[in-house]
Amino acid sequence: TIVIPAVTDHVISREPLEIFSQDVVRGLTASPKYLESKYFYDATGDRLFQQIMQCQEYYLTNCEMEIMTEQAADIAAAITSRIKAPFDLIELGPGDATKSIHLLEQLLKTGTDYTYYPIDISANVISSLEKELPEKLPGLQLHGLNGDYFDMLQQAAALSRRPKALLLMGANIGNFTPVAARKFCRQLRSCMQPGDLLLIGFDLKKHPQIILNAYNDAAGITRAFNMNLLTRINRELQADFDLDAFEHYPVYDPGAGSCKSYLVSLADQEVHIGHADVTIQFQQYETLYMEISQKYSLEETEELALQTGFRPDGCFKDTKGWFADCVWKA
Ligand code: AVJ
Repeated sequence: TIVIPAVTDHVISREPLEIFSQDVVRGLTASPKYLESKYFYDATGDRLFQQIMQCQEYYLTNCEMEIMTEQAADIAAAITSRIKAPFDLIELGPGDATKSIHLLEQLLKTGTDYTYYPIDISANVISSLEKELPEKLPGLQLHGLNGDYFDMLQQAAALSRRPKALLLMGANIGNFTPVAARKFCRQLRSCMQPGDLLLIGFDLKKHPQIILNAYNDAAGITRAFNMNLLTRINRELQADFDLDAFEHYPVYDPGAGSCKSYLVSLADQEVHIGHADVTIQFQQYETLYMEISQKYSLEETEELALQTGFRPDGCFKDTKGWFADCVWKA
């Protein structure tokens, strides 16, 4: 791994607890109250998200896995026909790379000269990939980058002047509101050269009940995933959230395409955050907004591309038509 200190490193990595505390207090003192879903992913949150991906109701993972296994050759060809090897394949938030590995393998099989740069904020993710991927894919050229997406994209640009294909899979773009997604895509575009590619995953609009069920599984895993952030705040910030006094309440607005998860306070109550020495009042039925998972139509994905400086250039869908990995050209 090359660990390059980011410009903001002295803020982000010296006192991550302070940043967490400030973000939590900012959200809980806002009106309406909110927490940032990026904080779901502590060790327990990572494990719960793995379990969500196994849930029968959570169709997203299976759909995208089908795309990556069944259409790996077409996706590889889409890349190699649009950019010239040798190139850099940069994945933002690779997880365990179980989906992208099919593309990596296909590119190796066809003798394509490329270097794989997984970028993740979690040092754990990067070190596991560096350990496991070369065993699974002999001959893979791999360069892990541990840090913020945009800081690491700058580093990747500094390391090589090769053309780039970026991967943003797993519908991670869904955790942005449409406005924030535009800002994020413009920022991505500013890190790319004309002709570079982005392969970006979107969860598509479908029957509203199917979407709602994916965020309200019968086994209660998604409920536990949301509640775990309160547990994390209790533990790391010495707070006293009473989990039984909150109810997990996801809603899906089929007009807006937004699935939002709330925790609803079941009583008038106070929560003390020891670390910040702040007391938060909740009224009965007051909402705490936890997460957005935005759904798109294919037309909306194309609009997003055009609004942010990309040219939409084809899509790979699963057989149900529930998920799309789209090719955008910078
Ligand atoms: C990781 C953002 C794709 O929004 O579907 C799953 C996270 N939250 N269940 C999503 C999540 C609740 C997931 N993404």
